[in-house]
Amino acid sequence: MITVFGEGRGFRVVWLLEEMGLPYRLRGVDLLAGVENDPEFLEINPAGFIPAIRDGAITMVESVAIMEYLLGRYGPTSLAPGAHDAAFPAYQQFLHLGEAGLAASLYFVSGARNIAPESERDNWSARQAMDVFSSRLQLVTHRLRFAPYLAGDVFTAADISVGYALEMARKNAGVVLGDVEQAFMARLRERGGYQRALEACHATRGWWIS
Ligand SMILES: N[C@@H](CCC(=O)N[C@@H](CS)C(=O)NCC(=O)O)C(=O)O
Repeated sequence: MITVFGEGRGFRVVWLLEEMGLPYRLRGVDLLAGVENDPEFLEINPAGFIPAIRDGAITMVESVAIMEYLLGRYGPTSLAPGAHDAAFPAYQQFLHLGEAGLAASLYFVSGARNIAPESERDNWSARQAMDVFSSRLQLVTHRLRFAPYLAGDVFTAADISVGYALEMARKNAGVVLGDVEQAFMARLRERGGYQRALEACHATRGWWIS
């Protein structure tokens, strides 16, 4: 049984597990309560960030790397086009852009906006992070003008990676998504896998739906 530690970007992992029909257990990690009070989790990830997984003797962090692990170990699946598939380059690019180009920047925008003291909310780094996010988002918008999903005609894990970042943008950073992104998100939210993941991730559901 695979254990997923923590929501946040762990939503990506749970969503993928639901799409793949793999059994898992979600073990909450309360970052706000202080991860130093959770020694069991610190044994899994001494750096104290989420998500992490445990699969037998294997422990991993980094949501996109975890997704690649699950797809590789428990695939093959249409959620990850093979290296010789025409969809592979776009798949690979957007799978990583979802974190490296979008969510990683948004994380600092969200921190400044929701957690920082009032006087530091609109600081230079937060504005730079928002600019980086907005520039990378143009690639997503451009792609979705020509294809329903980021790798092309078929839903893949790249859509999970970017879809999570767009939910984060909307809810944590007050980004108003354009028509193309909104239509994309509507397609994703219709999926049984997305709905089951949201059902399992209570904290995420409370945050996104509020
Ligand atoms: N690139 C990492 C980012 C992980 C990350 O920043 N997680 C946040 C919550 S979603 C966290 O644990 N923040 C607390 C910290 O970094 O100490 C991933 O994709 O898993």
